[in-house]
Order: sequence, then structure tokens, then C-alpha cells
Amino acid sequence: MATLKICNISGIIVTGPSSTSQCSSNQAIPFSPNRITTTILPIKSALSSFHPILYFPCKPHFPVPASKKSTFIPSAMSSGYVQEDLPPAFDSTSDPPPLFDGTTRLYISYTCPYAQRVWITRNCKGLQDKIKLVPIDLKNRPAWYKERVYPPNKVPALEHNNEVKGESLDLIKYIDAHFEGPSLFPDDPAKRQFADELFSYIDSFYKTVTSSFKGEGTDAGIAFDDIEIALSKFEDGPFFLGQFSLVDIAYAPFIERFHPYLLEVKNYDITHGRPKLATWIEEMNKNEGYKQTRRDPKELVESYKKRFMAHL
Ligand SMILES: N[C@@H](CCC(=O)N[C@@H](CS)C(=O)NCC(=O)O)C(=O)O
Repeated sequence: MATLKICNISGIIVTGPSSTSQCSSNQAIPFSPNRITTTILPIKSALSSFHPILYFPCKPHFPVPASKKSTFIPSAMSSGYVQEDLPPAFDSTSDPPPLFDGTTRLYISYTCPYAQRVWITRNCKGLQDKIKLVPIDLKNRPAWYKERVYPPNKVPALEHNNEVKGESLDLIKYIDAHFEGPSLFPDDPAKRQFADELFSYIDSFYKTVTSSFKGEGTDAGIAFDDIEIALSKFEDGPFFLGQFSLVDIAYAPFIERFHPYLLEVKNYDITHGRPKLATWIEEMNKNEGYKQTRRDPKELVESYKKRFMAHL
């Protein structure tokens, strides 16, 4: 069991084994099928935010600086950003794309929170034209994916410069460091150190929260208190490191799932009494690069119910 020490809001230290959790579900995005995609509307809460409306596919319209050494992106890149046209998932009947032809490809599943991290990073750096999304149907995987692309047979994976790399936390750092677009990791050593602590803490956070789903006696509230404290450390913005960064991207797909699930199944609002977390969710939901990757909360809740309540 990992342990967490919090020292007067100054830092979080985690010791203990790391875990890798998996999901297997991979359905088509209900509100974002090919050619019919979602639009951007103000989001008030995780539960009420999905509005399926016809929209047209296009490139992102927010300015993408040429240098990768540019400043942080603003939290809300709201005006003018247009929904990307998402390709259908490759399944066991699909031919592979022309592998290792120089195209950079990001293999994802639309439902995988780990893949979502990398997808968000790609979007937030404005790399929609540089990194092609290749969605995989994990329930009916094409054999070529394991045989020719990524032998661990998981998503995410990134095909770049004739190599394929995996592991979401490594990939978000790799993309931030090796591609153009706004920097998503600050230079400030204190922030970098805290980022490392938060990256290390995330497995333990996930385990604490999901153990509580299964009624294994741990209190999810403690984990969200840790998040509230972490969000209080830097005051130059509402995000983990003050300004928006890879740390927010690492946590967002999981909080996106925990929030509506706990609300519906346990009648527990993770934002209640946690103003920093409430603001963080609000600010994240204004980020277009993230919004384009979000799932319908109802669908997330159903999928978590199947996974965590199957034993009941
Ligand atoms: N530690 C990996 C976890 C990736 C992972 O577990 N992906 C799941 C989908 S959410 C997967 O590909 N599962 C397929 C399988 O295990 O066969 C990461 O952070 O990238």
C-alpha cells in the first residue's frame, strides 16, 4: 500500500509500489461519430456538460506558436476552436495504416484514460496536423497492432521517427519536449519537483479512490483532500503548478470519471468543501484541447458501474 505524506501544503511524497490499471472498454464515441461531432458550449458541471449538436470538422483555430519554447497556453482557449473530425476505430477487420512511412501516429482508444492524456497533450500543443490519431477498438483489436506496431498491445502508443513508444506519462513528456507548440511543463525547479511528486502520487490516488468504489474500506475523501491541498501550493493560477501543465493533463481523465461516478453512485460530490478542486474542474472544462477528448459522463458512469459494481 502506498503511503502519502503531506507537509503543510508544501509537498507530497509517495512511497510504495506503483500500479498500472487498465481499462478494456472501447466503443465508438456516441456524440462524435465520423462527420458528426460535438460543439463547444459552456460547461457548468461534469454531469450536465454534454450537448450533442451537429458541427463541421476543421483544424483548430487557436494560434500555434512555431517555437516549442513559447509560454504556457491559457487555460481557456475557447474562442474559435473547432471540433476535430474523429476517425472511426480500427478493428480486427481493418487494414493497417501505411506503418513507418514517416507519419507520426498516436494510437489510442477513445475510452482509455491513459490514451486520453496523450490525446489532450497533442491537442493542447496544436499538433492535430502533425500527429495523426489512430483509434483502436480494444475489444476487437486488429492483429497487426500487436504484431507490427506495439507488442504490449496496449494504448496509448506513439509512432514517431520509425519507433514506437508507450506509457502515457512518458509520452506526454516526450511530446511536450520533442514537438512544437506551447510548453506544458514549467522551467521553475520548484514546480518541476512538485510535478514529479504529483506524477508519482497518481497511481496511489487512483487506487485509493477505486478501492473505495469496491467498498474496500478506504475513504476516497482523503484522496480528494490530497488533491485540494496540492491545488493550493502555487497561487499563480488554479492548476496544480499554478499555470496549466502536464500534471493537469495526467489527472484530468481520472477526475473526469470519478466525479460523476461518485456523485451518482455514492451521492458524494468531490467538489463539496473543496473550492480549489471545484475551480480546477471548471477551468479544465474550459480547455478546448481537453474538451474535445471528453466522454459523455453518463457513459463513463455506466462503464464504471459495470466495472466496479459487477460483484454486487
Ligand atoms: N501504464 C499504461 C496503461 C495503459 C493501459 O492500461 N491501457 C489500456 C486501455 S485503458 C489497454 O491498452 N488495455 C489493453 C490490454 O491491457 O490488453 C499507460 O499509462 O499508458
